[in-house]
Amino acid sequence: MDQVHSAGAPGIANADEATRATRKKFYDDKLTPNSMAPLWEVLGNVVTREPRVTTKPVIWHWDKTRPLLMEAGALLTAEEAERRVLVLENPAYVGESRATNTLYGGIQLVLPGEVAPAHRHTQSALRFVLESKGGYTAVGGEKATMMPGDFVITPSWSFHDHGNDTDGPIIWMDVLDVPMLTFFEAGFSEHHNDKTQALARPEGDALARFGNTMLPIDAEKPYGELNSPVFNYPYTRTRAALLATAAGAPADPHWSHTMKFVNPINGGWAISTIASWMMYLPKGASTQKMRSTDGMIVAVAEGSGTAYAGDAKMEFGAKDSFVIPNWTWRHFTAKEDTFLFFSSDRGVQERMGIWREERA
Ligand code: 1HN
Repeated sequence: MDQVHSAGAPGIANADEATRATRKKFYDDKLTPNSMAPLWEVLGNVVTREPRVTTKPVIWHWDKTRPLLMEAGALLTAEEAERRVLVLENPAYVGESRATNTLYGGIQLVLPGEVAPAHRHTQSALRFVLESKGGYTAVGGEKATMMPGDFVITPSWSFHDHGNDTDGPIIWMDVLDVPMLTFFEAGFSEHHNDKTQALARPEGDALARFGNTMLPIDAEKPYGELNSPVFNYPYTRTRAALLATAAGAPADPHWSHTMKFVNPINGGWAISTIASWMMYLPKGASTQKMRSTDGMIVAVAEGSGTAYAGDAKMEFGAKDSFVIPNWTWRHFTAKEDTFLFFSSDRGVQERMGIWREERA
């Protein structure tokens, strides 16, 4: 029996009016005052045959986002704002700072000469750079220059500050696990005593140490077992890897050419709570339909095309952002050579043993 649209257990649906009234009186008089409730009235809501998805597909076009961000830039400084970000708010979660059910997304601006002051929190973050002439983020005592397409992580509880010593704006997409930590009621944060953190190592140190197909001989885990010690993944490397793999083997029907950002310590995702990967879709290519239990925030690094999510059809161009909801059939077509950045809660679901996917 299909329970998807009934709140109660199937067995209780046929009770007559008098019986239902007697039961209701029992709930109201005896259960509610004792902080109890009848499971059989809500079972169909609690355990559904398939995911009941709230998250909606939505796209934010760069030609609208960028001018609004620049307008915000004229209204307040990065320091006043602490972080000057336009939240990518899913229309299903107005006022909740959520792009998907579990992930926060935003577009951040740091203007020339500005600093976004150092702080840390137990929420993990990633940056995917959309526009930059060379601004930076400092994480755990090291600076990383951020160029378009670069992927930078700030693992849980690592101090981070951003700065821009170039003559152009720097703009990136932030994805954080904020809704997850809110759910767990496990969030902590603090400000650094100084506006910017002291640097302990030269730029490029982490990448040399951990991002070069080698690891230090004695285990070093600056952000623990579950977070990558490589905190910046330059797009020059990402792009070259995708193109080289595409030259070496045919496209996967569902994934085209897709590679994940990896934690070299354990082969897992780069961030403990946020999975990230990139898809290269050559000009004219399309993928077959698939769906998975993780909802996704996507940023377009390069190219243009169409993203299909259920009944939604989203025409995207370079630097646009969009959401693919959980358990919704998705596929992509590319008008030009296209590079898409994805992030989701897949790693969390995998470690819980509940992640599923289906391929058409
Ligand atoms: C945060 O710390 C940053 O460090 C960006 O750039 C966005 C959204 C919610 C909570 C903390 C950042 C954030 C954030």
